[in-house]
Amino acid sequence: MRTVRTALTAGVLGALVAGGLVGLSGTASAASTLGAAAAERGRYFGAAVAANHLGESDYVNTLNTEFNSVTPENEMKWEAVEPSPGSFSFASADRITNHARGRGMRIRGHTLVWHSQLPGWVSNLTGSAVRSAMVNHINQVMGHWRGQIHSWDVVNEAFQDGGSGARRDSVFQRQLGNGFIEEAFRAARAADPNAKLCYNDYNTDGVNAKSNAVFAMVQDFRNRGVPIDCVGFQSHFNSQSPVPGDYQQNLQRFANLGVDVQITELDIEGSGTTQANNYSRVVNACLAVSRCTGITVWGVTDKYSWRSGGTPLLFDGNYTKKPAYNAVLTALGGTPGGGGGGGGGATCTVSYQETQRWGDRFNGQVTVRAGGTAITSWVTTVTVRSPQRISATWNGTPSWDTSGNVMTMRPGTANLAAGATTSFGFTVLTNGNWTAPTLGSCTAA
Ligand code: G2I
Repeated sequence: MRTVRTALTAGVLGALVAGGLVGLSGTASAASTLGAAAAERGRYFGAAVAANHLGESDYVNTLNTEFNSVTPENEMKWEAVEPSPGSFSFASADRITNHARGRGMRIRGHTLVWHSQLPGWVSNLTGSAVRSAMVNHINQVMGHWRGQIHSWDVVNEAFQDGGSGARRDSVFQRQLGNGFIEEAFRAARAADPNAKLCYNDYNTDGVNAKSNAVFAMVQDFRNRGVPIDCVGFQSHFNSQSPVPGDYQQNLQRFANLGVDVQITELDIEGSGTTQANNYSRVVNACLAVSRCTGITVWGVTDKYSWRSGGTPLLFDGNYTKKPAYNAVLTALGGTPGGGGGGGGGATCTVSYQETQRWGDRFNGQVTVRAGGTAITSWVTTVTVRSPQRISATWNGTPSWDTSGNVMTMRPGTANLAAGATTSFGFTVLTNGNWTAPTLGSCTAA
């Protein structure tokens, strides 16, 4: 078992924590969450999130504790954000992006141009009206979240299944021809120059006719300077569609074209050791490819999975960690059990929630959770953005840095059993800035 990380790793970790990227336990031992362990390997670990579950505390706690990237599962799709021409509704996706930003989580955008979950009005367009609608959609949707999305699935599932490697039929393909993908990527680059632009598909995870066709397209885009930065491999696996033997090799050949690769919708049906071993293979393949920048699982808990009958995720319906969870964490170099690597040291994690809002202020609540062993004290920080000011606190003893922006919070008394939680609260006077506070790491004794 690993005990103490190298100074370099500790430095990188410190920078990530200071930047609010990851919520970590406060010891110098091996990471005990998926996000923290992935961050130590220079990668993100995300989950698909549905806005309508954000009121469920176990869902939110699992999300906040374990993941450092989110993908809205349905909320950014065309039918959700532009149900009628030129009329955009971002509220439900915003619930997810605001949650993520408040926690320093990264956000994947899914998806701009797709034949499915496409409103009827788009399917009925003809000729250049399809182009106008597509470009306007890309501009408006990417513009709404400009600067906030690390990677966008610009085009999703544009190739047919089966042996032909042909394009899939869609209104875009029929009306605009093969060039529609290139047009979408060019529009996307202009709409948010900082986002990585991905092509995303399924059954392209191994070397086969479909992935060969995508490979040829990406190679052609790279040769001609069409903007593309990444390829997403959905990675929905089950007994009919197992993890391919050449998974890593396939990721690597795309990476060799000069694009990042990402595992974007991972789920693997099954249970127990078999499922765990399959998850390990996927994580190890990503870690072996330096341009594999992150992994997203397609949901937090089995009970809300699109394939819930196949129990394909890392947490069961009660949010209990499955063997697959331990396999993923171990493959990432973390230590299952939450106890750290140094002989069961005390650890804690923190999560943030806004609890109330008025015209000029909001209340925030931080939940402190003990790790795998009982703790007798903890300390964490809350940073607000000037000109915000914290005007009141409760259930803790605060102290302040000289800027007044960083509040260090300690408990009056703290005896928390392993896994138990407590919380403290505070009021933020916004002075016009509604940015959510950033949490530092939690250190326990
Ligand atoms: O099908 C799995 C995924 C394949 N790759 C693209 C992903 O976008 C896709 O996600 C799934 C969602 O996980 C499902 O939640 O996409 C499905 C639709 O193509 C989503 O299912 C739909 C249901 O079919 C609708 O009845 C429902 O109204 O979810 C909708 C929103 O809950």
